[in-house]
Amino acid sequence: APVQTNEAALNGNGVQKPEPRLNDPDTLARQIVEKLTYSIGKNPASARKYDWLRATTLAVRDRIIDHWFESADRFAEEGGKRVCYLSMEFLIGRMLRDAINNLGLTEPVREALARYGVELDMIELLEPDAALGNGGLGRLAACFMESMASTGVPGYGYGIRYVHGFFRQEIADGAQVELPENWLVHGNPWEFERRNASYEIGFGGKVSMIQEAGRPARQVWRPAERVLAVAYDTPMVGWRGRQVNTLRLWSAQALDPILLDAFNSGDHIGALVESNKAEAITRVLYPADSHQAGQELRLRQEYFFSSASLQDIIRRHLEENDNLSNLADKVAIQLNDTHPAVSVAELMRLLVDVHGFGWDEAWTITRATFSYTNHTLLPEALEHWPIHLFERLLPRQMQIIYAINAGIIREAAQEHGYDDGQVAAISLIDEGNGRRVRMGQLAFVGSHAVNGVSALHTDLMKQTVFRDLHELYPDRIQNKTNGVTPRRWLMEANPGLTGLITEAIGPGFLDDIEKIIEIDDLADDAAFRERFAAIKRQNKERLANVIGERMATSVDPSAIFDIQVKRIHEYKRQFLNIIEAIALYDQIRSHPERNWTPRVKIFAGKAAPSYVQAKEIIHLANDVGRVINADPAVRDLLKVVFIPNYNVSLAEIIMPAADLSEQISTAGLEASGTGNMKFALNGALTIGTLDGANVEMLEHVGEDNIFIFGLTASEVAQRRREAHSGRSIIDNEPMLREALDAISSGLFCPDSPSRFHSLVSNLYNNDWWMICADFKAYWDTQRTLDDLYTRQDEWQAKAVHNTARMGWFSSDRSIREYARDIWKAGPGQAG
Ligand code: T68
Repeated sequence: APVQTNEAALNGNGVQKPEPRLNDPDTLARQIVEKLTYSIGKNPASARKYDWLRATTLAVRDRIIDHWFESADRFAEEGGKRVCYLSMEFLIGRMLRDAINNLGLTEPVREALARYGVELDMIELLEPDAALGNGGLGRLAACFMESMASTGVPGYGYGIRYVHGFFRQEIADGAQVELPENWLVHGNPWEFERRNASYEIGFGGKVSMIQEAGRPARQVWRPAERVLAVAYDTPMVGWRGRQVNTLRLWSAQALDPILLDAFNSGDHIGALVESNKAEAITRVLYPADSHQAGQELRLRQEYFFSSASLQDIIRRHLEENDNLSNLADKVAIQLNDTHPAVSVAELMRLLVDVHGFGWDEAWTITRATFSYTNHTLLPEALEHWPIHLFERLLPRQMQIIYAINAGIIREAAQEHGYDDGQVAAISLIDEGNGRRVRMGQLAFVGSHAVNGVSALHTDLMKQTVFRDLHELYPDRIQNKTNGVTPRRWLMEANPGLTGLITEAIGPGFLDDIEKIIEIDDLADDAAFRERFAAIKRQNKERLANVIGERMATSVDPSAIFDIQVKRIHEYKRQFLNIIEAIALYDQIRSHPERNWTPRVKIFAGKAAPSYVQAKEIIHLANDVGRVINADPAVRDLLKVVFIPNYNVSLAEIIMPAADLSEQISTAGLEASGTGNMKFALNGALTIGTLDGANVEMLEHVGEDNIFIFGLTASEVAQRRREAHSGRSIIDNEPMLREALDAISSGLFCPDSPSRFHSLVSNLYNNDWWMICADFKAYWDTQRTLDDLYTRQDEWQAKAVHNTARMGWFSSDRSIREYARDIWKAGPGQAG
């Protein structure tokens, strides 16, 4: 049966649509108190801060709903093509500030609350982050959701409603401790449970061929287990509230929450076994980025949300169309990495087994519908599932994968004369170490477009992971360089800078961020530079206060704020940064008479709980900070701080406060980076390698305004082929040697002197991440920056150029490119 549409719910049978909400402070104040009274059961006198947050959220939410229904009705009327963004992760952060900013309600809400003596800025801080992601990949999905709504693309996000998001990090005695995150404890006022949008998801069981009279034989899957996927919708508000899209997250529930037989026979615990097992699927986010989590539960999560999303897409399509043959004209499905790649097999199953399509037509529809984004080339991060596990959990999908594979191999052998070696390279099945399904290959062959996330990364994709498939399908890979939303990362995070730019060039850049280039000439205007610098100073003071409060460390806002915040990973080379800090510490102590430029090195980021080396790097940063910060010999010339629990909210404070942004990955390994863009947009200078989107940032900001050092991607590949090791470099580089000796001596960890021995010996033996190879170039570039910082005019001019020239790195631009080149959907597209 068709679901009730919004239209029918509101004005069917003569029921009037509610009056649209007014946005003046009087009305807002009245309605916030109404929510407080009738939805929360408090009066202004007894309300606590949290009640005010909830009441304000509910009053704002009413306004979003008006726009939400308008958007839904408009899409239904236009009958255009929809975009479904399937992602295992959406790293959204807080939603209130973003929503009221995009609705233009920031000042009226502030004023309304002030009437009751409540500060908007204070209650905003009480909202928990929606931390349903690990890092760049999840945050990109969140920026894309916001940009789809802002650029008028009818976008639907599909993902998982994890009960526990990304873990909370504490530092105890210098080491990372992981604590469970619990964002839903106080309820979630942004979401709407949709019991009518729920689907059965099967696992395990058997496949059998059935032959019914008058019909062709077909395969029927009889799963051994079934769970229910229930939808929760969150509105995603675009700039100026013009469009509100939907993020639909799935929650797992047992079909039979209580097994009555067991319950009635007195087994009250046993009666809950099913529901515990079902709910486990959406209980927690896997905290490993850039590393495959090989557990069965992870594969269950992937299939669970893929199948639920596809069933939902098909149901909506059939409500509006006669059949599924025109699916690809009406929906584009983007696979965010390979986590939803099983969707390729699942859509084939739904088309062939459930909706009666022939194989070839189903395959044409499938390929025309899907496209796939790759986010990494690291071999340890590429997903591949053991065949026996896949077969046991998803027997029909496994058969389908074999059939897809047979088709591809036939094509390669017959039409292109592939030999056995070439066939093995493109096969969906890795016959090497235990037979495995290669999810990247599956996503590739099941899509009409495959993209990388920066120009360099896309080139390397063609040369490495997908070299053979690229040869077979040379038109399939394209580039879509990442971007970040300027609403959250400039307007909301940096209202001071936004105000200054608005004063200088008017508000046009708010609607079209590329107009921010109009401040470029003001880099030569001393008065403008001074105001630009004063805002940076205020943002640094705000961060210094956070550091003072959370860590009882005082840092001087007039020092260079040199910041590296991101997931902790060997390839991102936080270790290189720490070694440079130790070498600098050494030099300051040996040459106290020199004119050192004061520096605060700031780190933040989480390590995957099972990633030993990454946790050692966190420990080292903390140990080094403890020693340096307490040493009177360095005075205020150098501080090293590690801020615990990096998340989106903390990033919003950090990005505007940086002088220097560290983007120092081993070249060829960071697919794009997006923190690099947030920093530069907020006027930080970048020290970085020619990696990921740094390469394109160099092209946009110009070589005078970015500080590039180190080996290139091809030089790194060359050295790795030559089995490069660090020993000879260390022997010839006293500063590096002394820094490593200091670590090995236990200077920073007298309680446990051998703590970092394996970190250091890896450098001597192999230097896989080119830390030794790049040390000298990094050190020299840092000293150039020290010197530049003493010439504030020059530094600030470069900072202005960075902000002015970063408009292209908006996720609005990324989304317009996807819409035009891949999805053929959204404004100005035929669809
Ligand atoms: C990041 N990848 C890339 N992965 O590392 C980064 N992985 O260069 C890029 O800018 C960003 O994606 C956006 O394209 C990730 O963040 C993960 O978080 C991840 C999570 C689970 C499994 C594997």
